[in-house]
Amino acid sequence: MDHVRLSKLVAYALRHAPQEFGLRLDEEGWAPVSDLLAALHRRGWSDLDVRGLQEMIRSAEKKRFEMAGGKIRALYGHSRSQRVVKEPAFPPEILYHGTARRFLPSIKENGLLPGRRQYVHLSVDVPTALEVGRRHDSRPVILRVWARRACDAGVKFFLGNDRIWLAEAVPAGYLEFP
Ligand code: HQG
Repeated sequence: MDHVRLSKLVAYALRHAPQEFGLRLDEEGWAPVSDLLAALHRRGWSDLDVRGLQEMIRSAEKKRFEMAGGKIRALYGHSRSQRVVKEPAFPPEILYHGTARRFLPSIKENGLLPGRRQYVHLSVDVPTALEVGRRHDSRPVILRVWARRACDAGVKFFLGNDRIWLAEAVPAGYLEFP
């Protein structure tokens, strides 16, 4: 089974276009596994079952999805339109954000903005931030984010997975540029 291809399709369904897959996400982003499987069967994944989905989630290098009680959801990455409600959490003092050199002037001026996603994505360490940043630039820039201070000032933070935090827009005053 091509786990990467399946993961991309499931991410697309659960983060960006549930309606295209006949899915209704609840307010925390959960969809019934049976509905997702039915949609995937219609798209050519006819042999896929719950175990196959579990295997795809488990074998991935990043923890993108979780399954519980017959439901599945994406942990982060959602587009703006399908707002998912998350429980605010208390972040560590410092988080990191890997980005492209070309975005720096705008980030310096406007801070970190969610763009087409619902939240800004922050990393717990530099290696993770580098990996995220390399998706945009071969020589990414790592920003230090004074997360605890921003949180104290009212910016809301949320848990993504073990390496990724989510946040509302982070003003430039809480960012440290190299
Ligand atoms: C940048 C992947 C200009 C921001 C990753 C980033 C992550 C600004 C880009 C997850 C800006 C958005 C998310 C501003 C922010 N002006 N540019 N004011 N504020 N930006 O892909 O954080 O593999 O939407 O720096 O690993 O790169 O899909 O977000 O470069 O965890 O599971 O706008 O997606 O995970 O890019 O990545 P993205 P991201 P998956």
